[in-house]
Amino acid sequence: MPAAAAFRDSLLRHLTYSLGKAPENADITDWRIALSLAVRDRMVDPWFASARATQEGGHKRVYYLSMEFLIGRLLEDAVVNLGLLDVAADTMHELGLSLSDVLADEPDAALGNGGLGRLAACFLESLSTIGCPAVGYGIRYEHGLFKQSFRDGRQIESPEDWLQQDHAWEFERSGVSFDVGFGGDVVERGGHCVWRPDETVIAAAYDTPVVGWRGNWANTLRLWSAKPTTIFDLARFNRGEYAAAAEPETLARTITRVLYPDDSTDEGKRLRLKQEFFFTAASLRDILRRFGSEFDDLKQLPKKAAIQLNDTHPAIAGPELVRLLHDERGMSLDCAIKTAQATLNYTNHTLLPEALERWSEGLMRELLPRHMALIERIDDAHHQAYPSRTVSLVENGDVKMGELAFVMANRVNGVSALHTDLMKQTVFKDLHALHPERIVNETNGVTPRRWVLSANPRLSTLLAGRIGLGWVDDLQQLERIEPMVDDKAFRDQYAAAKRANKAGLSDWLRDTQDVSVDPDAMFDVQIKRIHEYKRQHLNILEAIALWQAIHDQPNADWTPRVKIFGGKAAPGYVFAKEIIYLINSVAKVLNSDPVTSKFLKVIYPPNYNVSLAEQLIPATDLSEQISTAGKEASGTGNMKFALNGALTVGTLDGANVEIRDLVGPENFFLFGMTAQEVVERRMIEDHAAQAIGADTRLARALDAIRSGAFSGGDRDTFASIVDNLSGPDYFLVCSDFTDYWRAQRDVDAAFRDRDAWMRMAMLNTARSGWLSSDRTIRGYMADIWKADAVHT
Ligand code: GPU
Repeated sequence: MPAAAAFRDSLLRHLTYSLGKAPENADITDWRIALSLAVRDRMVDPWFASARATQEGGHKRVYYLSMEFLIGRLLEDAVVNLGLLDVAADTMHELGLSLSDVLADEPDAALGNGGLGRLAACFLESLSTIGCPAVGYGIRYEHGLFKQSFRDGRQIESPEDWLQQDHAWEFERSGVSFDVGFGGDVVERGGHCVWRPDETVIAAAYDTPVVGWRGNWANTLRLWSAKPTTIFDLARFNRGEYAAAAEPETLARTITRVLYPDDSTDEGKRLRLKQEFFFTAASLRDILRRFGSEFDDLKQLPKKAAIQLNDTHPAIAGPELVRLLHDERGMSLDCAIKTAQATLNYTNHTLLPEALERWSEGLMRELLPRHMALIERIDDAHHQAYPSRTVSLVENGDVKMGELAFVMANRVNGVSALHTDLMKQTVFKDLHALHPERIVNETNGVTPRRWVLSANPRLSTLLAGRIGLGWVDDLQQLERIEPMVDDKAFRDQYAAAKRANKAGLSDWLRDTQDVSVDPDAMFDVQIKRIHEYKRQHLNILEAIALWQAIHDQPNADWTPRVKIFGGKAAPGYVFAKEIIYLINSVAKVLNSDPVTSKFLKVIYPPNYNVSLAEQLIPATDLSEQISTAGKEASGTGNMKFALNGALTVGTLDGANVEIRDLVGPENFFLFGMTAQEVVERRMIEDHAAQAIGADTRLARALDAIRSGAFSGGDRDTFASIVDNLSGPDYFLVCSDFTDYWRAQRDVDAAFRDRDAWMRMAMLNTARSGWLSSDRTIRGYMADIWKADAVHT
């Protein structure tokens, strides 16, 4: 049978025999699931082959432990990597459906908040593309990140329900489960400690294969779901106490019920600690089981397993691995600590103090009594080996998880050059002095398969015509288009691809957001979680000042701009929610202003997620990366934009620094204070007042907000924002405003020379190949994991 016919046959079989649907009764979701199953079938052989090659060769495996995997939709990734795009499109067409409609029917799996979770997803795909044996371990949240809507401009949250429809990608592994305990006490038996938990839940495994480019290799994403050890209380049920009878089940399942919606803030919630221990403990048991099935001597664990802790969320892995090795397998405490240290590594993703996890000793002792005792032993051992007055794992009654992760790690890494330097100078200064070899840098990256090839088919086709497809897994090859930037025909084609992406976005905005925008206007985009340090309020202040300037000179030759915002605020983050309300309120006034709206519009589509990012980024001219210097650990959206030919207006923060070095300072709009200047500026007590006094545009923009221009005349509505900005202004919005305005006017001027702009955009694409997550993963493999790619 020809390949296309075989694929169609497989799809129809799945529709009929897996879903039990007749073609005439199938809706788009049925077709989508049948297609996913047919595609999934093609992943299984490479998946098995990868597992066999790893086992037979006795190769080292990488274990990536992460509370979040922001995977988004999976069907297109799988289709593209397996080389099935044309076959799938033709098949769907023959069946009277469009592949793009079917792809769009897939729920966007949001098992993560933002950059940290998306990074984990890009890493899994790169690990498979490279052929590095790996397992991603996380939580199978029943509900991912909440859905965002706006009511009268304010954020409303509602539960997300990605599992409502069948999740076609996973295999439930009923044979793989572990008991995970909480609470109870510790007793001594025969000279060693035994933890006797008083609560136990079952961690049940669900596997999703993750296939790499060209389908040569597939790794596993193993997510744990919590199940009760007893289904229900029959005695109570028989007494008619139905709700009470179901209680054990409800309590157990609560652990994996929902993703905590806080990005870069530590809420210190008891259930969160249970989630962290739950998935970490199950993963470690699974890792030791797999090791034990292949090798005998546990001291060899570091040779065969490298465990990466994605931030401190799984940092309890330190004491838990020591407990498993020492208490349960009889290794000496000293050896257990050393073995764990040689196996574990820790990635830090933020220096923000409010995000550094601390758990109270009381809570730890209650939920994890043996671990608390082991943390004290680890602390003592560290003190013995490295006498220091300043380093301690417990402080003011809290266990500091960053310090614990550091002490238990072989390598500790930051996620951009600047961030890694700041780690050494600030949060981990003392530990760095004791362990000067431990901290390394691994600048983040993004997968080009999703973020260029799939998200931007027009650009990809253009690149393929000129340099083939080698860039897809060797992104440095984008350099080969650099000599073509002065080729007029190529530049026009590049410009046409961008224009078509913008036209597509304009249509979508018209259809879904009820606004009309000119595709020739500059598309200026800021998409990320809403946070004061990311400074969406700096962006909206500039919009207000621009609106006022246009009013002053309505006949001047303004460069038309569409400012697009996207992002969610943590439900408990009141100030971030005020910023959302301000943006929406400003949008309402500006978009209906007959004088200015042809030059300036503000649009904020709700419920920003991975799929919306895939749509917005290829249609962007200007990427807003405007965090207060020193606060954004890396950023990864910034990389996606640069690759897709958006120019950046940005500060010297996180990976912006490296992006600017790569693309060249003349192709990047820099503004603002450096991290060092930020620290100095904060020492000036009235820095905000000084900045406002020195810039009438800034003063006028703040006055407009204060006087009620965006709140129907009410002066109180946005008082919290104005008071903050004119008072403490910790994130230095006012102090950076003047230079931001200057940079934005430079952007305006540059955009008017379309040819020169496109040249700069093309240079951004040509020079951004280093930003591939394949490069990042190769760095981890060489510097941290000492793991090799395996070829099947
Ligand atoms: N980040 Br901590 C998150 O997305 N969530 C978190 O809880 C923490 C960090 C981000 C950083 O803010 C961002 O700068 C970085 O690019 C990303 O992690 C991946 O390293």
